Formats: sequence, structure tokens, C-alpha cells
Amino acid sequence: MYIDPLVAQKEAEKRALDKTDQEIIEKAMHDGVETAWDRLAKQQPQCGFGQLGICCNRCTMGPCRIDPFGDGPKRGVCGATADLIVARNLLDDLAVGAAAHSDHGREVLEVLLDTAEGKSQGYQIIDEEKLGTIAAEYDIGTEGKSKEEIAREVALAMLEEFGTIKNRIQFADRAPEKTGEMWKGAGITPRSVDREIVESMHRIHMGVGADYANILLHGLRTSLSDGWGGSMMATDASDILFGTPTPNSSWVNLGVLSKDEVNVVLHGHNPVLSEMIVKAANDPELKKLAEEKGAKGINLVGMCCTGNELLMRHGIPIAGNMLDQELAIATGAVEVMVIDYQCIFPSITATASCYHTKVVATSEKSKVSGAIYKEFRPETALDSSKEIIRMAIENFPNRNPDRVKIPDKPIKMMAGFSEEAIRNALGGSYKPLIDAIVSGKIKGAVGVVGCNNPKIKHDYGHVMLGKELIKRNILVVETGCAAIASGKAGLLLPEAADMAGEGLKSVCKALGIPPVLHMGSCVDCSRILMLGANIAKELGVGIEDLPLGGAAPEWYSQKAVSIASYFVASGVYTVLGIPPKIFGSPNVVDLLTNKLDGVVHATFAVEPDPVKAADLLEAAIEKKRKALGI
Ligand code: SF4
Ligand code: MSK
Repeated sequence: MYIDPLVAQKEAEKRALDKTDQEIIEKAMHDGVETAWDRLAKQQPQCGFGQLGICCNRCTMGPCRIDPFGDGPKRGVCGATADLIVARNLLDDLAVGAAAHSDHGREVLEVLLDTAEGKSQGYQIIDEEKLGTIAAEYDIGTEGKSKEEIAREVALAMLEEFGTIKNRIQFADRAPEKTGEMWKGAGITPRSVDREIVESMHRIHMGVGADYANILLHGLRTSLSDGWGGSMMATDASDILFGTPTPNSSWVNLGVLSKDEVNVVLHGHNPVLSEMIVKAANDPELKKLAEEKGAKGINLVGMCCTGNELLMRHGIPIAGNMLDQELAIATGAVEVMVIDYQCIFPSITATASCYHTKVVATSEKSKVSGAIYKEFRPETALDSSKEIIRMAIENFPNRNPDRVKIPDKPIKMMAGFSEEAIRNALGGSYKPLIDAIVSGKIKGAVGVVGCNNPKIKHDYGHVMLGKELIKRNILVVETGCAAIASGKAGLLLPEAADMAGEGLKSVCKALGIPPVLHMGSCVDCSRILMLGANIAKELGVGIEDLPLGGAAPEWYSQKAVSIASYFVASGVYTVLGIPPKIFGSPNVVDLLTNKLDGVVHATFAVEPDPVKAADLLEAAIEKKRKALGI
């Protein structure tokens, strides 16, 4: 289909902030490839009832919807009000997000257990120090035991957290005492990962929870079982198996794809298979085969959070975030896209069918029609990884050079700022950072996290908010697609300190770090929790007392609902850039944006404009500073 180049260019500029993304959006339009932006346009106008959260399809007496303005129905067939319908829908979303993170955590733990028992292929126990720390938390003796024996006991203890009957998740004890007491007072101490999620499902069944506030309170408890449970275990088990990240440098944007090498994109969230693919790509025989097929080598690049995991630990370049998945394929240069799960467009195989790209699905939970299925199993992980790399190499001659366009300017970036790495860089204690906060050189810190959403210009929310915050001497820590957006915009470089206010700039220059720190994947929001917890403990206060904030400027996912909720439940004021589907209930809005302050000393806010969002975050930080007397 012919599209006027000027029209395509203008449309691409509207859709994305990054020039390399714009270039490929234009190419996709000229190639006639449908993307999320096109599909969003075709969905207009989107359902107003849905946007307000006041439709319910929970049982067969429905579907029901509430009329928020006129004389239409104010109750569903069962009698549910707008408050209840909104609260139940929100808890449903939150529980889905918590389940996704936590199930990912469980799978990493199963690989850890298999590795400890000698049943996996190619994996090792890498971070013995972290293993020892967790063993101590669980009171597991290490004297005279091999690392595998310790890892076995640790993996079993952590796996038990999913259904524990001891009524508390061990890692919640990592929170400062004061924060733990706050949870106890509110009745939201998480009891076990699966229990909170299952109970959410129970509570939203017709005829169970009918008090919107009670439902939302359980939402906070469920989110805590994710942040301080499932996600934290995903992070720690991955660190034990693959190493705790340390600062490194790498490259980002679609320009990391190679013109003359076999390109393999690793997309999704769980690093267990892609870690093996990294090993397989170094196999001399496969490298030789790639040369025989006319390629100069094998180029592995990441996408979304699997990409973040590989970037954090190995400095593997990252091609982009959520809205880049179709664009990577539209470069015409991807031989294989390997997917595990979460945030993968169901239409990804339709996109791939426009080019020579093969999509390889690897999880039994995440099969996709049209994809080649290579099931991941720990005991055959290395063999399967080699097969996938071989498939990519065999596909290289099918690439049509006439349909290839790769942007030529990848951007340099720094990543690898785990909580441990930040603490070590400061000399083993947070005292230098605390001093900088007390002196006012740094006003506070904000965790900017979450996804992309075609409803907002790609990366605009993340980048503008990040720039605005650092200008105001607020340190920014990031995960997920937010961190990748900042990488593309050059904010993850020490030189970006020049864009920061004088105080933050001087601290970054002294330490040689960027003013925006990449702390990992979505589950690694747990690293942000640990950063807050350890600073609070050094100061002898709760997380809720610290000058911290959270933001999700471009979120789309139910996982982001859970993350934002465990930030707030941990006492961190959090601003959402995309309005959640709650505005059909003024009571729910009031509870979440106002009354929660009396429960967890933090609330949600909704503000799509990044400058106004920065104003809100700065004001919240100033308020906490004042209460601390600094
Ligand atoms: Fe309608 Fe109530 Fe059934 Fe929801 S649970 S669909 S509001 S009858
Ligand atoms: S990948 S959950 S779009 S951050 Fe973690 Fe990005 Fe959001 Fe998926």
C-alpha cells in the first residue's frame, strides 16, 4: 500500500520520541505492516464504561454496566454498585499482575532446585555470597555443606513461601521494623504468595466481598506478597544462579541489530532459557556454521525484561522496550525472536510472517499460534538453546537485503545497578547518600518504572519525567521499559549528569555514575524496595518516612498495578501517567488518592503531564523531608 513519505514521517514523529524508532515505524508503514498504533486507532472510540471501570462481566447474570451520569442503572443484576464493581475489577487486575511476577519467581526457583540436585544442564550456583545471606535469613546452617546442598535447602525454603502456612513471608522481614508494624496495624502483612492471590480471586466472586474498601485493602496485601515475595524471590534466585549485577556498559536501540551477523532477539521476562542461549551462542561449532552461511557472527540482543536481565548481568545490548517488539521484526534483519512470556503481542507471529523472521516460543504457558515451539526444560536447556541458535543461523540466508533497514546509531548506556552494587559503590554503607540527602544536594529519589502504551508517545512519559526530576536534584532509579526508554535518550550515561541540578550533578560526577540508574527488570522493582529498606534501616526509620516517590508514566500491564500498589503499601507516594480504570467510583478514587495516607502514609496520584507529575513528586518529597527535619 502506498503511503506518502511525508505523511508517514509525520505520523512516526507523533508515535515515538526516539529517532531510530521513528525510522522503523515509517518503514513498517511503507511495508504495510500493522503495529499496535494502527490497532489502537482501529479501536477508537474505546468503551467509556470500560475506561471508567464500571462494567462487570463476572457472572452470567451480567454483563452489567452502571450509568454514572443519567437515570440508567446504578446497580448490576446482583446489586453491585459502581464502587464495588470498580474495586473488584482493580483487585482482579492486581492479582493477575502479582500472579505473573510470582509464577516467574517460582520457575526460577525450580531451576535453582534442579541445579542444586544436579538435574539441570549448563546452570551453576554463581553468587555464593547471596546464597549464604539467604540461608542465614532462613536459619539454614551452612557449616560443612557444599554450595549445592545449601542451595537445595534455600530453594525448598523459598518455594515453600508460595503456600506457606506460617502466616508470614520471610522476606517481608527485610522491611524496617516500623514499616512492618505499619502493615500489622493495617492488617496487610502478606501471609503467603499463592494464598493472597487465590484469596483475591475468591473475594471478587459474586456474593463474597461487597465492601470496596475491604477489597482494596486486600489488594495492598496481595501486592506486598508480590513485591516482598514472588518478585523478590525471582530477583534473588536469578542472582544466585546467574550472578548479582554490577555496573557495566552496553548499547541500546534498534541500531544494535547487525547488518552482517545472525540476529537473535530474546524477548519476554524469565532469563532462565536466555542465559543458556548466551552460552550456546559462544559455541565454536555454531560460530563456524554461521560463517559458513555467510554471516560474520551471531548477534544476541535483548528486548523488554528478558533483555534487561541479560543487559544487567552480561552487558548484552538491548534493542528496545515493549513497543519495539514489532519494530525489531520490521527492520527485516531478525532471524529468530525467542519468546518466553509476558508482554509479547499475540500478533507477533503475524508481524514475523511479513518477513523471514521465525518466532520460537519456549514456555508451555505461553504458546503462540504460528510460532515454532521448543519447550524449555532445565535438564535439556543447553541442547535446546543450541538448536534455537542453529535454527537462526539456517534462517540467515533467507534474509532479503532489499527489505532490511537498520538504524545506524545505537546509544551507549550503563546498567547493572543492583542494590548491592549501589551500596558497594558508596563504600558498603548508605551514609554518603544519606549525607547528600540531608545536606539537600540530593532531595530524594524516585523509582520510575513500567511499560510503554501506544496511548502515549513512545518513551515520552519516561524520558520527560526523568529529565524533569534530575533537574530538580532528585535521583532516579528505574526498571523495565522505563529504563530502556532512558537508555535510548542517553540518560543512563555519566555525562547525563550535566542535565541534572547542581547538587545531584556533583554527586554523580564524584561517583562517575549516571543520574538515572538502571536497576533491572520488572521483578527487580524488588531491588528498589531493598534500596529503600536498607536506607531506612540505617536511619532507624520506616520506608514511609523517606523522601521517596514512584512513577509509572506509560504503564499498560496488570503487573504495573501490582508494582504501584506495593510501592504505595510500602509507604511510597506513586504517580501514574495513564489513568487506571477507577474513575467511575468517586469513593474508590478518594480512598486511593487521599484516605490511604492515613493507612500507609502514601497515596496514588494520576497525572499524565510529566512536568506536573514531577511537581507532585517533588512536593511529596519536600513534605517527607520536612517531617524528617531536613
Ligand atoms: Fe452483573 Fe453482579 Fe454478575 Fe457483575 S457479578 S456481571 S454486576 S450480576
Ligand atoms: S516488559 S510489564 S511492558 S515494563 Fe517488563 Fe515492559 Fe511493562 Fe512488560
